[in-house]
Amino acid sequence: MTTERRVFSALDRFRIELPSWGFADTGTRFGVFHQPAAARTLEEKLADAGFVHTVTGVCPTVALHVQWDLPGGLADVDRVKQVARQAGIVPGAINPNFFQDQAYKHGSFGHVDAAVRRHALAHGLESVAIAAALASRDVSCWFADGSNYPGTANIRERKRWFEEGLREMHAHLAPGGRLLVEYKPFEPAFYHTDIADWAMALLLSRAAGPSAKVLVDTGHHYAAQNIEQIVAWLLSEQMLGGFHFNDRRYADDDLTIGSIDPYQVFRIFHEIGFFEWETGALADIAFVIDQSHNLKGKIEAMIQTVVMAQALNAKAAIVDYPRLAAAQRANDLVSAEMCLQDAFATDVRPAIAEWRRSQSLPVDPLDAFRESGYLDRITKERRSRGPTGSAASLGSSEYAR
Ligand code: RM4
Ligand code: MN
Ligand code: MN
Repeated sequence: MTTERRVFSALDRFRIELPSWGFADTGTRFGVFHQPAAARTLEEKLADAGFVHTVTGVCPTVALHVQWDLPGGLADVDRVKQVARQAGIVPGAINPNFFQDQAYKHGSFGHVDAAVRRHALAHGLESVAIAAALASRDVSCWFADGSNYPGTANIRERKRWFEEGLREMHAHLAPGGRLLVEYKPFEPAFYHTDIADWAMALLLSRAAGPSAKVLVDTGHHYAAQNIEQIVAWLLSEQMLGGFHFNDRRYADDDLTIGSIDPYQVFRIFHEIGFFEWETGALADIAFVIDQSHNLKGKIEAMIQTVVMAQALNAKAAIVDYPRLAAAQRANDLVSAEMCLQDAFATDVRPAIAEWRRSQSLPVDPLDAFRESGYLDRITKERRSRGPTGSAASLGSSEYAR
């Protein structure tokens, strides 16, 4: 296959989900700076997401956070369907919120008080029901549970409570539904986090049931961690459910993907492509963006992200696998490494532009956005509402307000 054909077939398959919360005002724990064009309502968030899909053509679904997007729970489902239809998108992963209720001060599924655990489980089950009603496949769980000081929590007991809670959620999944378990090493807890790494998420997923898989948020690792190795292991265990994509320099920074280390993202995509080539199986993985842009324009940054993700995915798709496999077998280190470096150095932009043309999409989605007048229009409309509190969403480390 020619390079262009391989890029085309990679792009034909590649879809990436937008986060509703990426269009709302966010900040850090030190403060929130408002953008006049930031979305505040569900209508605005989904309209902005719909616009990103219009100019990129690869973002048909939007991840929803139950507490922020469906504050009325199941009762909001019909409205969400209608707003999504209007915006030209489809609801994606359903994200329960196990961290903002006052009840969760000392945990949710891992709380010592059975009443709080039941409260969290009820929310988890409602989220599962919402996913079923919206025909969303994935319920994506991230827990803030943990402790700040040594000796203050019974780590093994909490692990058991997590197994119980997740098993119960799994038991209520709709046919074909999946439970994704996200991990994070620290923050908001600073001593121990109940689901701190991929192995903990893997064991809990296994305990929950066969449709529970691990969700890898690229920002949720210690700085030197080899994320692509985790990806390769989860693939070989058939336990990789999806990604939350973002970049980081220090911690969970939620920066635009590829802004700091594009080679890292390329290596992740490479492990997926290599797995598919070697096994002949398609990896069934949800690619979701989990970014909040505090300083960049939100829609602009989201388009930049999608374009970057497509490019890195396309570069990974042109790795010469037969040559790579032969070089690995021969311990030909330089040739093997060059397979990756050659692909990474290849300028795939012309092929991507061709692909966009073939799909009747704007060749440059960022230009298309800037020339569309969309930002001016929403800025005028939304500014006229005057400043209010920020929309229901969080900054990268803003867990309380
Ligand atoms: C967490 C994690 C979750 C996201 C929350 C807001 O750090 O990444 O996926 O929903 O932030
Ligand atoms: Mn995440
Ligand atoms: Mn995060």
